[in-house]
Amino acid sequence: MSVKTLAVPLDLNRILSDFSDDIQKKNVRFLYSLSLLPNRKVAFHSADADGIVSAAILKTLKEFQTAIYIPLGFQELHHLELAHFFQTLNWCAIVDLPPFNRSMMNLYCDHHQSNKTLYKNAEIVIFDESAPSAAYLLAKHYQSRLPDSLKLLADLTTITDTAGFTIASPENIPSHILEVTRQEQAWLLDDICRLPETSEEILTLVQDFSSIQLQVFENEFYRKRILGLRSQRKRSIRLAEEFETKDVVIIIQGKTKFLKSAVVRRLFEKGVFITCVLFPGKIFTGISLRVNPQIPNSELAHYQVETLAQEFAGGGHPRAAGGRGPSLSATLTKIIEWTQERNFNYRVYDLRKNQKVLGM
Ligand SMILES: [Mn+2]
Repeated sequence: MSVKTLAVPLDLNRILSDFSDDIQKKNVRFLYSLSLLPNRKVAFHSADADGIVSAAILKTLKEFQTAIYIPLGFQELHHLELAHFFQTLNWCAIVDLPPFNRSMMNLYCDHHQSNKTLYKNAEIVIFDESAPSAAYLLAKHYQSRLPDSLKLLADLTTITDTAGFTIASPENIPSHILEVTRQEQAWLLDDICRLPETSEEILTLVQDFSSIQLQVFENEFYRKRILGLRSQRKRSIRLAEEFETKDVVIIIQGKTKFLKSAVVRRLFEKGVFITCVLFPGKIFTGISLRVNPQIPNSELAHYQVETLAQEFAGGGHPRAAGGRGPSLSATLTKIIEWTQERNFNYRVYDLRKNQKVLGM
């Protein structure tokens, strides 16, 4: 069988060894198998509501209906060989991601400042770095061809993609999304887009949004999982409540999963400067670093977590960075050294040992 789209050969097994977590490995395998299909492809940002709604919008348009949709994120696009492989595929559209395609495609749509100066090789380029979301830009461009329900979802991404929540996460689910306020609707959208754990599940959600649109929120399968996520969020906030306020709080993940974003947000409210969440794996230790948004830019140099991430072959932004360390103990030693050099006090919470602190 000849595979026309495969321009660079890829040693998949060797690449898989770079991913420590089993779900990540499964995703890379799945994305690779999608890449081998002969149809043209649409790439979209896998990590949030904006990418997912953008993909659903394209899927309702006739010209993008038969494309193969490929959800991509930081993990895949920051892997050198994998990124190189993806560059050479036969793309017809890329949304909410950098314009990484080599050959000419039909559509590029994005709103990230960091992609502003990059060359965009597409017939239709919709780019506005001041736009709140990519889905917003797509809905505006294709407004006469989209159903109102998809326009509503696109409008909600202007809240989810800009941290524009003014209310806390609701605990219950309304029977119909149209019954509640725009803020509550945005939480529903944000939560449903956090449910998928695999690339396959992301594609199912894109398919559901484009075919049954708002009825997705009436579906029992999704409703149960949103409720589960909301109670997990509540437990995560309670967990953060039990942590002492130190300059740096280091959390080692155990078996019981918690919502990192909820724990981090609560710790910042309590006055923690830096959070560091460690994910111990068989070979590597995943590292996620965040700086309290209340620290002004003028003082940021002292807190810059990017410099710490760089010691672990990682990177990111001054306030949000990540990397991959060796063993847990070696990683932890290095992080504590960095903390002490800056005269921060710190506390390590090892959730592998103390599961009950989660209040489960
Ligand atoms: Mn976006």
